[in-house]
Amino acid sequence: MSAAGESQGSGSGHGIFIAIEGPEGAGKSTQVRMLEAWLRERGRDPLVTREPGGTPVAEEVRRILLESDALSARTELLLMLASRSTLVEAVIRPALEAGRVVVTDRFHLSTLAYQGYGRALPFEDVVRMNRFATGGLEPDLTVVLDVEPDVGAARRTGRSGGPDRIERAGDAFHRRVLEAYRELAAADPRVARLDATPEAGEIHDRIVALLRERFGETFGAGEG
Ligand code: T5A
Repeated sequence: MSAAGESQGSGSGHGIFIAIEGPEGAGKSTQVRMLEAWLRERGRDPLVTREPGGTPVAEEVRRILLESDALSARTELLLMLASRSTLVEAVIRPALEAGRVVVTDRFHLSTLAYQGYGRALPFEDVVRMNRFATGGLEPDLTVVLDVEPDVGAARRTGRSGGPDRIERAGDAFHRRVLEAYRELAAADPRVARLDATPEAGEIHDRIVALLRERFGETFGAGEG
């Protein structure tokens, strides 16, 4: 891995930090897997993780978050941030400092969309608390996969196990989450929104094109 090439990320040590975001069933995990394979084929050693989760402690927090029925919105926020702070400290920062590409399935935009807009917690408090949890770390590029809630829900039918606590939050909640992603993407040039309805291979090609556009020197702007 070329240290010089990896130095184009901003504010995150020497690596490049990419988050894949979006509502339920948008295809995030699918795109994270495809991006990881694409990076490995090019000789990179990406650090791939997910939220909530990604460390033993954070995976325990994830289980509570998704399985427990008795959580208030504020408790949910604090647990999401507890998971994030341990993941950032133990996994993401060290990987970025080692010059690696980090790809995460969800990061802070999920908190702004789900807890800030979805749960309607005071937005500036959510922003401030998230910043405290991350020490100010933000992805160099966030890709929001945009899909209507009914399409996302249909994609998840047939999956083993029923819907988790947050998936059961209701249509109005999931509509607010989608609108939040759209507003947040429009407000931040480091966030790119992609239509998530084409087939997965086409979306992957668009993500690769975005990487080349933003980090051309690292990912080979002219490469096929
Ligand atoms: N949360 C998380 C918060 O509230 N606040 C936070 O701060 C954070 C970090 C996490 C939950 O926590 C919440 C959000 C979530 O509710 P999760 O299980 O990680 O829970 O939930 P999701 O991230 O939504 O995971 P899903 O598996 O539901 O959705 P994905 O990852 O978006 O979708 P994926 O890739 O698993 O694909 C779903 C199905 O669609 C197919 C796949 O093959 C699969 O069958 N598919 C496509 N079908 C057609 N066209 C495409 N382009 C497709 N791409 C994938």
